[in-house]
Amino acid sequence: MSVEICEVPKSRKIDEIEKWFSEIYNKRPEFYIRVPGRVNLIGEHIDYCGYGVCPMAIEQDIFLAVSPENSQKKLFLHNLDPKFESYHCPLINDVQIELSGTAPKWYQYFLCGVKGILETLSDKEKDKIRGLEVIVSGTIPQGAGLSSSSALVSAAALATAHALKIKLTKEELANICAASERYIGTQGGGMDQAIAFLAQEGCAKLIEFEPLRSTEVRLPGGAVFVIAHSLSSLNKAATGDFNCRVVECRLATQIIAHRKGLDWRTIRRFGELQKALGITLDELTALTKEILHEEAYSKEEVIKELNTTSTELDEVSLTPNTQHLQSFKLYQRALHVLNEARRVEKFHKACKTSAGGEDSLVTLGNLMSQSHQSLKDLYECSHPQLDRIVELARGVTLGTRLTGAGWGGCTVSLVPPENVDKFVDLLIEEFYKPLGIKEGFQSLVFPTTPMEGARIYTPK
Ligand code: NG1
Ligand code: MG
Repeated sequence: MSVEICEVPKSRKIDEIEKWFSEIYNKRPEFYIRVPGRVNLIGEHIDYCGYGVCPMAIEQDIFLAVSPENSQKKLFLHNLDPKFESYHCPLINDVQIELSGTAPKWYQYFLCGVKGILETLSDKEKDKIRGLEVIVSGTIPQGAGLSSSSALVSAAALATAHALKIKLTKEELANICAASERYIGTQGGGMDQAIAFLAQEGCAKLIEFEPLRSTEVRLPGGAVFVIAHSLSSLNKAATGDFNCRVVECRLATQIIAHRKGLDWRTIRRFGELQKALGITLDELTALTKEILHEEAYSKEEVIKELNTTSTELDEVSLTPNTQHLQSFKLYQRALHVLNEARRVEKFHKACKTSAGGEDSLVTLGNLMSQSHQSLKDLYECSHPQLDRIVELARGVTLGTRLTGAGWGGCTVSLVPPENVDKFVDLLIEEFYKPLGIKEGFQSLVFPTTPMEGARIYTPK
């Protein structure tokens, strides 16, 4: 199925964007693109290991106003947030994404999406390419684990595909965007781009990979998901932390594969290893505990285990920003991934079998709490401010965990409806005010419901 094309809804936000568009480009936009952010309910740091995850789209979004531009064959980008500089570049065969080694520029995420679509064109089709004039506006907090980056990449790809009249299904778009966001330097797994396109109003989704597919997850009634910002944020592309975890999972997988007589060079994810060995998740967990040791592995030891050289290891398994690492915690990372994959299965099952009963809500909450504990202790991607929210949430929520990549960003809590106000007030008084925040609490802690995925809006 391709992305739905709808009539432009009446809203003040759209009037405002249209006004800016006329002022800047001296014409009216030809179409609009909306791509939502997401909150991941459970299944953290396992998409890039090939395991299923359970996110839902949120109300906050990236919104584009777009018009094709034929005279200069250029891409013009203007962001309504004044802290983001305007940008333009030629749009001929390809676009260049030159990373400087520090945090990427905002428009480089846009370029990832454009590049992903241009790469689908054969040489013969390249003369289809036209320029684009774009206004970008966004309400997803950045670096907060709510997927502002993938919403921007996905919106850019959808705008480019629509302007160039390239027909793609939602799944194809999601796969293209997952691959092209890696041009920014992080080795993400594809959950964010998948939910951006495949989200459905009113339900979360079980997203599974290879092949990419999604299943509705109806959440039991009688519970509300509340997002809370920890006031710490991280640009994943600016540090090596995220890729370090991806690589630790890869090395753990490859060492087990090698010990089991498989070609480690061709196996990169736990999901692939499990398939190749033809065993269950529990059996793979037992095998992991048997083969890996708890002390961190030195690079030398990994090289020895795999019977390889430093050069080959760098090429096959590491990324440019992880080649300098000398120590890898393989046992802990692996156990998090395999246990978290089990928790996703249990979460999905509890949603399927629940008739809205309280028991299943307790189960879901417990799974979320366990997920946080594991991200904190085994995966070491939490942050003291995230842990503080989790601490405060105990007793008022059924379960609270960090959501998204971590190291800062947001938490998501499962809250009984009668406790929502109490929880919000508690965080305002005990968390935000002591940190010096005096206003704007509604954008820091808020309930959320599952929203629809990406849409194209065209005027009648
Ligand atoms: P966020 O939290 O949006 O940076 C990242 C990855 C996901 C997934 C989560 C952790 C990208 C684009 N996204 O998301 O694929 O691995 O971390 O579960 O890299
Ligand atoms: Mg992101």
